[in-house]
Amino acid sequence: MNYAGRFNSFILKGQNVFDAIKAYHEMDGITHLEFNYPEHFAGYDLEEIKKAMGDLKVNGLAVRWRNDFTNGDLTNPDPELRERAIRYCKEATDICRELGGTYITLWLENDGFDYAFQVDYEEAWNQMIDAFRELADYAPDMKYSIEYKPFEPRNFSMVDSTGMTLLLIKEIDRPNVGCTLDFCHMLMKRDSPAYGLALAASMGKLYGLHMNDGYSQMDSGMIFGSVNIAHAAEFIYYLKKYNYQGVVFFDTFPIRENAKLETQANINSFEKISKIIDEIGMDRIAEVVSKRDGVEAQRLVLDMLK
Ligand SMILES: [Mn+2]
Repeated sequence: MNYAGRFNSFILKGQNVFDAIKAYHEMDGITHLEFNYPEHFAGYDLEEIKKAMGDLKVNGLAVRWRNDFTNGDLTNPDPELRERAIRYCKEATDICRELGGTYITLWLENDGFDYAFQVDYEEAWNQMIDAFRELADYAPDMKYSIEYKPFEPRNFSMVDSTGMTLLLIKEIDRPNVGCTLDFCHMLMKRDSPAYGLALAASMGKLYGLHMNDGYSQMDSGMIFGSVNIAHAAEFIYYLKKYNYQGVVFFDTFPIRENAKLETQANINSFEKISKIIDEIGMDRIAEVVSKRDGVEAQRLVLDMLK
C-alpha cells in the first residue's frame, strides 16, 4: 500500500518541511508526500524540496485558503477574492505537476453559512460547479478531489456529506473531478464510512483517503483503527474489493504524541487490519455480507480479533 503522512504534524511543533521529509525517509512504509499550498511552499526553494524528496513521490497538493477567505473560497461573495481562490488552485496545479503529482485536494473550508438568510443556496451551488469546471478544464491531465466536512469552521458546509459530494461531482460532469473521503468527517456526519467508499469507488470517483479515527462529535484526528475498529476493518475490506490503488494519507493530529511515532502507528494499524482481512479472506467476508445478518456480521468481527 502507498502511504503519506501529514506535514503539519511536524510543522505545528516547530519543525520544517525538510525535517518532516527526513522523518518520512526514516519511517517504514511512507511512499508519498502531500503538501499544502501555499503554506508548505512559502519560503522554500522548489528545487531544494525536489532534492530532499529522494525516492519519495508526490501524490498531490491540498489548497488552503486562509486569512482573507473567511466569507468563502469558491463561493466567496467578493468576485476578486473568488477569482483569487480559483487562482490558488491553478497555481497549486502547476506546482503539483512539476513535482510529479496528480491530485489537487479541495476541502472547501470556508464555503458554508452560519445564519438563516445568509446565503443564496442555488447561487452558491452553481458557483461551485462553475469553479470546478473551470479547474477541470484548466488541467485535464490532473485530478481534482473534493473533501467534504459536515461543519467547522462554518456551522453548515456547502458540501457536507458523501451524498452531497457525489451529487456535486455528477453535476460538475467532468472526468477528472472526484472525491477524497476523510474518515473523521464521515463520522461527524454520521455517514457510514464504508458505504460512502463503496458508492464513490463503484462510480470511479474515489481519488483519495484521509484516514484517522474519532468519536464523531469533533474532528478528533486520532490514530486509524483506535476507536472504530470494526468500521476501520470494513473500510479496508471495501478498499480491497474495489482494488483501490491510490495513496492512504493519514490526516491525524498528534498534538501530544510524538509525530514520527504517531505516523508510524497509523501505518502499523492499517497494515495490521489489512493483514487480518487477508487472513479471514475476501470470499468469507463477502459470504457473510451476502447474508445481511447482524449476528453473523458481529461473529465475523470477533473472528478478526482472534
Ligand atoms: Mn482531511
